[in-house]
Amino acid sequence: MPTLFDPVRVGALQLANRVVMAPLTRNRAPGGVPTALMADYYRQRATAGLIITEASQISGMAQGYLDTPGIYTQAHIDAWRPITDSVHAAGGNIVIQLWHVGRISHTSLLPDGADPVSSTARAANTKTFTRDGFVPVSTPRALRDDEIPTLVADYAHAARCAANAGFDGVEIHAANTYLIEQFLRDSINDRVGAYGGPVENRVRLLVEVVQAVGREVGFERVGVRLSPLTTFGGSAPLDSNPQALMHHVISRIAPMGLAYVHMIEGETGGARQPEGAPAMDWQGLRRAFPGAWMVNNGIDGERAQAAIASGHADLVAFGRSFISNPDLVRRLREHAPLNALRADFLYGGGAEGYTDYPMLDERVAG
Ligand code: 8OZ
Repeated sequence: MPTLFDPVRVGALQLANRVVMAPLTRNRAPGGVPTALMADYYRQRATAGLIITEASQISGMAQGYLDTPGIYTQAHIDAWRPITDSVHAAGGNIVIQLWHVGRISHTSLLPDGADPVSSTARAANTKTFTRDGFVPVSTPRALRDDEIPTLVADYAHAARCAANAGFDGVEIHAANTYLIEQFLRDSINDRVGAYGGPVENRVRLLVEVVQAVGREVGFERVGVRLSPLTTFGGSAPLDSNPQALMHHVISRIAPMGLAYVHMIEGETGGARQPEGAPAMDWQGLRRAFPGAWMVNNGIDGERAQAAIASGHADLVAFGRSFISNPDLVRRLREHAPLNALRADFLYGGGAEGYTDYPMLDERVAG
């Protein structure tokens, strides 16, 4: 029976264990450029079998919150390089999450004050964080079909930048109601034409992005993150048939030889079986995908071990517990107590609540 602490092959990557650091937005990259403090933070967590970085915008138009990192300029590449080097020096693996927020943005964050772009011209009923604090997101402009090739090329360019920065691979963010999911869900996508209407069309953007990114860095270095049951408090209604949508997504990407699928089981950061959401046949989806299967959402050590032992998943991603426990792998292995999360320091700021969480043998830093 495999355990959480056994090595595993994931596409082109050889991981020391099945404990993954989930992608976690921390808003500590002023102007989009990663810092030395971020290198400390990721190096501290390098005993994870795999680190997935915080979501990182693939272009100027892809940004939706203040001070999230980018991965599309030489300055971004140069600033990420010490981070990948320090994780590798500590024996870890690190992939970067490629992100386009679509309509979850604000004109003040976008080049020349542009309107956000999406599958739709309808605004999301939510807020984002700007220089002026939390503000309602701006009303988007619907992308024209003839703009999609440039968008797909932006993903490929970002993937190339990631490879040049020393990342072991990339995760395509197709979850949490950002741009790709704005195309996937029939509750958001109100287009006609090649990218709207039937599920075959709504999946088209994701398929084109995966193909372009895979061609750039190798399909065996690409993962895809999905979140069929996430509504963010009702601001992003579910697809009318999440199971069928996911089945279609998986059946399209299954033949591509990808490293992994990363499935958020439930409401991101919330209930594993949200009220009103359909019961998903997760294993049915998993059986349709030949690569590694990663699960995430409120999973503790015990549940994670059970998921690996029973074959429910090959990898388990931990979010909040990895923020507050840089040595999470050791703590899980030794059934040691976990540091509590200091939620006030999640988004923005400096070392406090970021790189000052103590390891098991340390006294509280500071
Ligand atoms: C928290 C705050 C801002 C963005 C996601 C990238 O939900 C995010 C995110 C999370 O995927």
